[in-house]
Amino acid sequence: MTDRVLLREIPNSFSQALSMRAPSSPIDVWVARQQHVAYRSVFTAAGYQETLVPADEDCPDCVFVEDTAVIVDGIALITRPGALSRQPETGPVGRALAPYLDLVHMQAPATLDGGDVMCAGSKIYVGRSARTNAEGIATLAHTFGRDRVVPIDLPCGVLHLKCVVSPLSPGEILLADETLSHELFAGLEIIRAPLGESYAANVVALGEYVIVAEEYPRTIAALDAAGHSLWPVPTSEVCKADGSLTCQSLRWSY
Ligand code: CIR
Repeated sequence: MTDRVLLREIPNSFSQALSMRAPSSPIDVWVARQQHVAYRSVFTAAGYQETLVPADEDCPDCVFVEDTAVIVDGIALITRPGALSRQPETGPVGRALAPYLDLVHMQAPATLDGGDVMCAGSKIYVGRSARTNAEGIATLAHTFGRDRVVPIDLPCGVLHLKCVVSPLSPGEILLADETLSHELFAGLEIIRAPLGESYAANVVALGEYVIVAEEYPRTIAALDAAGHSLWPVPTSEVCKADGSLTCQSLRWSY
């Protein structure tokens, strides 16, 4: 079994990436690249084979590859991202995935960002958001099975489902306090990211290790108490572009 990760380099235009509100200081692209190297190194250490897609200066947000595809059971659903400026990102990612996975291409008027999709337990949870519409959710259900897909309405101001909840070990999730009802995730064990640290609810679980934003000590303590081995990484620059940890990679095994 081979574990593979797809990542994409950061363009100089990353300083112009989309964000819901102006960051407190401008994005420092040099620092962002250092932080991206730190993130990439975790996958190398965990034994992942890497596919690195070159940056595209015309796509300031292209580092956020998660939004361009949903990978389940050997199938990659190539999305139509909800932000028009991000739709050209899917071509190079699809071409890089094609040697490893069967591709399905989402069609207009469907839109969906991969950040709205979380696989946990036997379910595929999907956020109804400003980026993911009803047709996008219908395509997801048609591709991966209607019975597995659970739509969730997101609270106002939340960009993507995985901004507030992410998978840990099988059957276990990390959920930001006071965001979504625990009842939505019946049957799953819930670790809580405390109020004031909702950003840290987005982690990448890689088997033995959990990649976590290093700036959030109370979430780190909660994950540590739950028995996880943690790999903290810096996130200051992706955070300024409304990005976090899952959004910087696509992962699959074959
Ligand atoms: C955007 O607004 O689309 C990007 N600036 C951030 C995307 C982050 N993606 C994710 O969390 N899956």
